[in-house]
Amino acid sequence: MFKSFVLKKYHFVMFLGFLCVAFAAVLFFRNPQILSTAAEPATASERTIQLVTGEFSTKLENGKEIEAYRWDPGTIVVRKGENIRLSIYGVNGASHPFIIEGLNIKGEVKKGKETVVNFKAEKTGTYRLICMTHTDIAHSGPMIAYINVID
Ligand SMILES: [Cu+2]
Repeated sequence: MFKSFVLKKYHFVMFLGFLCVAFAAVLFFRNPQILSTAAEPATASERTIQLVTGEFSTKLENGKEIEAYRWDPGTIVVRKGENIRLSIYGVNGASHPFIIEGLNIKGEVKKGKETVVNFKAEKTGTYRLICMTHTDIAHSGPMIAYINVID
């Protein structure tokens, strides 16, 4: 009697395990990308990377409010020679005039508007996307994103 109960419980657990594996397999084979976290292949003629402008804000114990504007995500990785279409959507902050160091790019992101910048980096390294308004802590920054160009 006891032995048959253990057997049934074991079978039930095995059945649940089988269901999990079967479910994962269905997800994987129906759409292989769903489990992939890798970036899109560099062979695509142009790759779009999307950023938004964000804001951190909080109140100190003395009641003073502090804030920092951010590019989000703050770090992106691209390949050398890859055609990149950088789309930046302005969410927080009225205006963010910016430069991208080393790529000779200037622009401005405004609230509620999308700013698109196309570039191709020919050298590996880290390029900074710098907001010229929110440059440091004293100016509600630093609002800097890092573009890592790899081989
Ligand atoms: Cu800014």
